[in-house]
Amino acid sequence: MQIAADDSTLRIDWPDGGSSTFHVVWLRDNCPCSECRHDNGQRLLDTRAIRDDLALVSARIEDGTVQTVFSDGHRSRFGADWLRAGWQGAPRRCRLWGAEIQDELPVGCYEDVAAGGDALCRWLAAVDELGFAILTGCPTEPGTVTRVAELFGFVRETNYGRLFDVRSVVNPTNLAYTGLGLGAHTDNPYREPTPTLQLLHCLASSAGGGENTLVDAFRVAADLAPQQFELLARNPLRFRFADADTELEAETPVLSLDVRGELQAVHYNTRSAAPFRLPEQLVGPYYDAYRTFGRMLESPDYRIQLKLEPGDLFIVDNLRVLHGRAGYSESGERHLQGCYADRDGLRSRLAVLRRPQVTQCYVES
Ligand code: NM2
Ligand code: OGA
Ligand code: ZN
Ligand code: ZN
Repeated sequence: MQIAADDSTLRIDWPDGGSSTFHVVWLRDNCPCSECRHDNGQRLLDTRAIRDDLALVSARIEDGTVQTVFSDGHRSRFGADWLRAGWQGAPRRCRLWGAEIQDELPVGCYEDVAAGGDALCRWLAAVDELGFAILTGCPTEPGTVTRVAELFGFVRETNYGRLFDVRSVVNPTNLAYTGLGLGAHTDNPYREPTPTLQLLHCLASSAGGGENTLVDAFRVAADLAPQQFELLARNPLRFRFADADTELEAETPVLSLDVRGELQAVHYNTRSAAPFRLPEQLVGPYYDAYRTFGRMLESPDYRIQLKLEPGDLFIVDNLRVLHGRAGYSESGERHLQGCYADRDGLRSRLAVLRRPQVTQCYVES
């Protein structure tokens, strides 16, 4: 390892060949000393307090640390490993899938997953990576769905309640509460922010039909022609839901991009899309793109099918994996319970479970 410094930059040539360059203000800003950072990891140093004319006075390597002195008199010590990689964090894994995943479904067993530890970690990792997972052998007691959400986070309460019963009722306020089939969709696109996770738990399924479908809409979007992708990404739609005491409306494109232009979220729900408001010349091309995407979402090449039995549950990333169901007959009973939860909470739980294990000590009594 070799270092070279001037007033404003530090350059490190790593033993394995690569090199990195650090700006003096960045180094000062990220000093890990106890004056600059609390024991709890939160920053004490306010970036605004760094002098505009700050310069690097000296830099040297000692015992795997890089020691720097700044013109404001401050001295810092950075772990070489941290400078090399640590501050970048591990990249998130996202594996796109199609119908082939039917042969290797991410399935957990309730008893194991509820015990926490490794089984919970693997189940949550599947949700993070694939955007869905299945849990079998859950109790068939009402309310179990929120207990599963509480294994990794908090229930997101909505106008539908803390949990909702999905079954056929008279005077349904939502088409989910009928025996009709539902094309692949994301839930609640009319909410801002849209719930990021949905869980559905089967309590009874003796009615004929009602099979569920899941589809990775990120995979489908990746296969769209670029012009159609652009149309769906650059033109917002409005989604709307109203009943006796609710009137929700949100504006979002079908394909939302992040600041780097990468696909970040999909909102698709034919039952709650409001009339399109588009520039006249885009109406035709937009409808073409919208219907192309919507038809691809139903293609057997992309989707998987599940027949939920009592005690089965699935969770989906509601901004990525769309769910649907076949219609079912009114004879026999079909009863699911659902709830929403937050994806950041799931990722937090997963990150904690993945922390390197410290040796456990047991005191013998
Ligand atoms: N339910 C099941 O988002 C939707 O309107 C789909 C949602 C009523 C909570 C159904
Ligand atoms: C829903 C839904 C699917 C089903 O409740 O949001 O899509 O299987 N239900 O009933
Ligand atoms: Zn410091
Ligand atoms: Zn739904």
